[in-house]
Amino acid sequence: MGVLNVTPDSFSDGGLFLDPEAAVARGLDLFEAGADLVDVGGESTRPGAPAVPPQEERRRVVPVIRELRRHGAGLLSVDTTKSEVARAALDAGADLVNDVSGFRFDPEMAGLVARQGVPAVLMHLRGDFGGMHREPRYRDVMGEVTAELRESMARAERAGVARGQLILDPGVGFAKDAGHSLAVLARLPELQALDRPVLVGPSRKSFIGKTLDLPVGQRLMGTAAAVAAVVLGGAHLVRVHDVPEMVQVVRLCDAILSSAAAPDEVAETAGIASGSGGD
Ligand code: PMM
Repeated sequence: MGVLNVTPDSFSDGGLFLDPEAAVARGLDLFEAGADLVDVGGESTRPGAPAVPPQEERRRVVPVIRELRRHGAGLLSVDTTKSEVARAALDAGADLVNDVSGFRFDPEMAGLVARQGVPAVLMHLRGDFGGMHREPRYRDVMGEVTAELRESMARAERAGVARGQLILDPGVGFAKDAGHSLAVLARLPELQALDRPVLVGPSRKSFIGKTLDLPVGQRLMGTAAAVAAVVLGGAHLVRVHDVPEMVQVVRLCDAILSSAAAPDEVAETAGIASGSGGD
């Protein structure tokens, strides 16, 4: 999943794609580089970002989604917590909804997803955008994330969403400090207990910066390590800014995972010559 933030203030790419033409060109580039889907967002979730009214968020994302759809782009998701924005994005051609609040912020969101029958990402987040970065506390971070995602799934199902529509995301960096985010990555396989596809979004985030002491522009290798860890830990989707590089990471991890099941077959399909020259 490639990230396309149509915002002035996202933490790593804010302002780069606020112009609709630049955003559409970026979206097409992400597909060209190997993204299977592109996530279009119009509101930054970074600490201290101002709330964006729904009409402004719609104004940012809808023309970009419509235009990408007109160009025959691949799957498009809309990154929003507001049902009004999600509805307009789906009307404009989006295929799925990515709600970082796990259907908690807008009581209409679950019903909309149920009626439209589209897939939806439920992400784990505690509190609201304003408060979530203040001293998050957990006794057992992965146990609590798993339990709270289970509650989000139950909320969705009560509103008529089929379990098969849901994709789960532990919410790296959302109401989690660096230690919590690292623990979530380490214990990702535990999410398989919920029996749904898993999405993880570690790209360029501050847990990488804190661990490696690097600014946001120098987190490519840290992102690659995190992407490798989560794919090997069972993630089905990764949400990333650096698509060409991460496609390589994901393909290699997939080859490693498949080789455990059928080593010779994988080598053949990947065109890997038999014998080892040690290179
Ligand atoms: N992270 C951000 C925004 N949306 N959605 C999901 N499902 N998972 C994430 O981890 C996630 C998200 C924040 O990153 P950005 O500001 O670079 O888009």
